[in-house]
Amino acid sequence: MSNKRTSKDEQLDQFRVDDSGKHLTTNHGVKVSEDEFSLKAGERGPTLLEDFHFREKMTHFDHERIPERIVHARGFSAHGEFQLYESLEKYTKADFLNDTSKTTPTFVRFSTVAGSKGSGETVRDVRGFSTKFYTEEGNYDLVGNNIPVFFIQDAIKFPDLVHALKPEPHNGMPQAASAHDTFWDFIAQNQESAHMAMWAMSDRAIPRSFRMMEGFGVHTFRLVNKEGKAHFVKFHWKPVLGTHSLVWDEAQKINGKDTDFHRGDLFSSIEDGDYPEYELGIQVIPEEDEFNFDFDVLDPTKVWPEEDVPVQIVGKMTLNRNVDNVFAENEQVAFHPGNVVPGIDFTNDPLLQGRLFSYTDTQLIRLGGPNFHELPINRPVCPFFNNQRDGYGRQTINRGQVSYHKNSLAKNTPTPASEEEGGYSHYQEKVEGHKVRARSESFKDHFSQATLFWNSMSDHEKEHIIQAFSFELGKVESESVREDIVEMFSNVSLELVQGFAPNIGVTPPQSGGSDVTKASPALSQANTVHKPDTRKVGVILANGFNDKDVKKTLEKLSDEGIVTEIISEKQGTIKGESGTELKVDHTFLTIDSVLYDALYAVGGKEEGEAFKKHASHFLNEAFSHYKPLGATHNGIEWLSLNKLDGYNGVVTGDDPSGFAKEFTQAVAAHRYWDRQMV
Ligand code: HDE
Repeated sequence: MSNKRTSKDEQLDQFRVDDSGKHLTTNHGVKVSEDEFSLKAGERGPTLLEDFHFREKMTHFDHERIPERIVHARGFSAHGEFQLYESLEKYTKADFLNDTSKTTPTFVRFSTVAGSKGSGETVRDVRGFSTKFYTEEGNYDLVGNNIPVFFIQDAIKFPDLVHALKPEPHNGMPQAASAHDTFWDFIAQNQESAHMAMWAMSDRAIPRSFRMMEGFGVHTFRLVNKEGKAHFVKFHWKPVLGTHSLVWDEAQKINGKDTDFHRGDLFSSIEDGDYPEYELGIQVIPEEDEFNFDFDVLDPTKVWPEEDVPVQIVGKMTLNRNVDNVFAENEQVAFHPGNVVPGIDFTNDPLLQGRLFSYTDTQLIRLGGPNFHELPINRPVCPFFNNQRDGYGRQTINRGQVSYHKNSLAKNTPTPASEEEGGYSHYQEKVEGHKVRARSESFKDHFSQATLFWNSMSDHEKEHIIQAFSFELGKVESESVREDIVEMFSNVSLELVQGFAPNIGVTPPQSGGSDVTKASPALSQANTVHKPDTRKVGVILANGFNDKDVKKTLEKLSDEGIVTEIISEKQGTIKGESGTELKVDHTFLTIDSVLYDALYAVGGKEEGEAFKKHASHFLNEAFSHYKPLGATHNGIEWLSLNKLDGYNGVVTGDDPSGFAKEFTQAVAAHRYWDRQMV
């Protein structure tokens, strides 16, 4: 990974300001002599209107907020770079997908969908995964999600979906949750959502980290090469660390213990140099094969099973710099699936078509006018010239007399570019038809792929889906909505509805179900990559710990890429039996087992009863979330006291090297789902 500065970095430098060590001034540059007392008529008198410093400071403060995004309000961003592995010339003429010698600066924003800007981050929800590629031919935005399908097939239904999902209007509840009547009423009344609802009830909706989730462009796009030949394409991001999830009980607790869990994880990984990496994959279908599948390639509620249409890995994105200012970058960034470059084009997916309208429209209200493309984070790295002028907040000073086309006074410039000169030309798809408000028959199979998803899950993933339906529908008050959902999902799988219906007081059907038997192993997270790298382990130590062994173990774990933090009773340092001092990162009060991937329990000679109680609570909770546990020295005793020994993923040992090796393997495994049955 190169640390060279990208063209976007250099551009942003012009806007970066460091105030430290400077005199305080007004926005007009006048030095301010006093910033604590407003100008008054007498020490105990009224404030004077002429106090320009007070007026400016207060007015600016009063106007500091902009509307939050109607969806995806809660998000966090980072800068990165994209490196192409091999030229995609045969599919597309997009320069950044042709030239492997180029590094393209990127900016990524991850988000939840339903919650407000300050809501918890580990809620059950879809995650947004938006990438802006600052290419030399203009900005290309891949505005995707971590789930490859969507709830609806036509954009006109989006306001209805979001109204049903958001807090109910009569009481403003619940925040950032789909577990309520209106959402499930919408699902039951809009059966095209069956497939996506399965994903939303699966572990995909509670990712462990933004660094450990996939990204999908969802829609079918087109790649167009120099010869004008087009291929249908779906875009994928594959996290190098694998795709991993939390468990539901843990996710809910994290929301209370650390509302910023996901952004904190992303931020500190980048600060620590553990740069998140995602490989870009494409699935390609030649235009002539458009009708050779048992689904419509334009239907956004369908995946292209990876076993049928393999994902070709074509490049890698590395996120290597945190934002300098969350408002200026994360809040002001404006994504738009319509931001494409020559060689990438749209299809007639009716969901995509509607998005092409919505994103500019929403920025106009959110960012206050048509000049949001001039905000530093949104500017392309290539120059831009046209006859658009004026509007709120205009920054460009366009010189000259002429701002219209065609003209003779400026020799008809700026001039449209021909295709050879890099001008964008739309793919000349032949289209004909009657003007109708209708949906194609080929979009009407709503259940086969929902069943495909169910069939592809491992046993523990199926159990999680049953529990998720039980939880969500358990929060639904309307009996008829619960019954409708059971009826709807009996089209997906009898095993599924028979699993959750009794938990929500509905009698499940005994017959019916689906006859789809196909599975797609790529859909199961059981088949993902497992690595110890960047996993966070809490190390429970007390004064008088065996420092020789612990030091060796911690070194070995660090060599494997594991991040350790010391947990004890009090802040400050703790001393080992041979005098080594270690800094305490957290106390039992300031941290919680749910914030770690695994725990390593050691203890020490000076541990008291309270210490043992806290340590036991941590271990029991981590165990109940199926996490790996390691124990040496006194820690071994705590395991047996709590009857936690002897299970898979519970590692003990006397020899630091042997223990570290075995514990690393356990940490890499992520969770021990066989405990689910205990
Ligand atoms: Fe969005 N979506 N969306 N969406 N979407 C927005 O644009 C919309 C859809 C996605 O981090 C909004 O700037 C419509 C699918 C992400 O800033 C808005 C429809 C996918 C983000 C909007 C969809 C997405 C948004 C709100 C149905 C996955 C966050 C704020 C046709 C492929 C971008 C904004 C960021 C944001 C409209 C469906 C992804 C209102 C009308 C499908 C990741 O314009």
